[in-house]
Amino acid sequence: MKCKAAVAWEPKKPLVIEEVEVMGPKEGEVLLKVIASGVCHTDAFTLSGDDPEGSFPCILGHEGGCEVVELGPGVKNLEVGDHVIPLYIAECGDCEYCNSTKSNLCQTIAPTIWTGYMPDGTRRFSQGGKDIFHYMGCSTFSEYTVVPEIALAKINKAAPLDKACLLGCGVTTGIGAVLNTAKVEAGSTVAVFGLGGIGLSCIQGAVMAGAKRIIGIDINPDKFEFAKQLGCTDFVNPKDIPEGGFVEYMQDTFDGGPDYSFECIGNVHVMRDALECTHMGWGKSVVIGVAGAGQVIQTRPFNLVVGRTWMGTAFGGVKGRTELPGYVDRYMAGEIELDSLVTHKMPLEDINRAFDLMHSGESIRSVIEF
Ligand code: NAD
Ligand code: AHE
Ligand code: ZN
Ligand code: ZN
Repeated sequence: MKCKAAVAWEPKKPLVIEEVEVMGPKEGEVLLKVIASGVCHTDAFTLSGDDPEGSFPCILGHEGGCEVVELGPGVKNLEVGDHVIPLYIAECGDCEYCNSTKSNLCQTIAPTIWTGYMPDGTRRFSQGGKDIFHYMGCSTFSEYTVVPEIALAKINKAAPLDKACLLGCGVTTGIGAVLNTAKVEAGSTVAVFGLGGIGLSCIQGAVMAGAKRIIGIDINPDKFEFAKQLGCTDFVNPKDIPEGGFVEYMQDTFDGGPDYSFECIGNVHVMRDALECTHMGWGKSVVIGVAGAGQVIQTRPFNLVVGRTWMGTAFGGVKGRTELPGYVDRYMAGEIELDSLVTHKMPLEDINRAFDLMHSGESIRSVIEF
């Protein structure tokens, strides 16, 4: 079939709305109509050219709310008309990772997902005979996309897909980082670095965990109001603190430093501050932001010797097929906030505006409506 898609022909260039060919689903695959898709900073990261796994031309987008339109042979657990969220971390239910409670990083189709192919090593998108790469196994900046069944979470059909799509990445990642990865306890002090879609969702997670103090840190003070509405108690703009004094400021102001910190930016220098400002003896710092090829994190080993832990998370440690439907139900029950995070909506034709709004700091999440 033919459909409209936003094609990233090369890094650093605006997406171009094109008519592309989408092949039907093969064994174990599902053709989806994309109803809505959030725009995450990781889409911008890959488009920037800094992502070592970025392949071009590709169709970006990985925060989708979709409807099943056609089943490939062998698809067992989905029906036409089902509502699904594509997963960039599949859940085959049968690999070493799926069989472990310690990780959500199913590896069955990961090598193809992360390099822009379908599990059989081919692609479903093309234009004029030239193949186009998939992205994170999702490619939701297209009217139609093809995703393996093991990378689809079937969700409550009553959930509005223009909001529930945010659970395909940002909101689940932030909440999961707090509850699954760090396992924040009630009464803790939590610092969240970067108050975009991910950071604000860490704040939601910290509230759920019963954190006593939640410190929002951002260089854009416009983000503080959103954070406050979600339960943030204290605010720090690093620009207000003298150069080199951030860690000391945090430890002096917050009783020795936060018990937990979350880096939701993708800045390796901030990752270091986020670790080093935590409380000696037990501070835990979680890396969520992704950083470009060649960038590394560093700290004096002493900062770990004295009891701090540095950890990271992908999709908040959430196993998509078994756990994500529950997140959607919790949204429907009013326990997870999504609506106010959708600050902008636009048709696919205006998708480049979503990237502009993200870079200028005006949006939390833009949602593309098809
Ligand atoms: P975003 O652009 O919406 O938000 C980033 C925020 O960081 C903005 O509010 C910005 O003002 C702030 N910021 C930038 N530089 C800063 C600095 N030096 N100090 C303090 N604040 C600063 O981004 P997002 O969509 O929330 O994504 C955040 C990061 O998380 C990105 O790196 C993204 O790629 C990554 N991410 C990772 C996962 C995962 O599974 N690990 C999932 C989703 C997103
Ligand atoms: N390609 C990047 C890594 C990107 C990355 O870490 N992605 C996260 C999801 S970000 C969603 O917005 C992830 O889940 N990674 C798991 C994995 O197996 O890659 C790079 O740096 O190479
Ligand atoms: Zn994302
Ligand atoms: Zn698996």
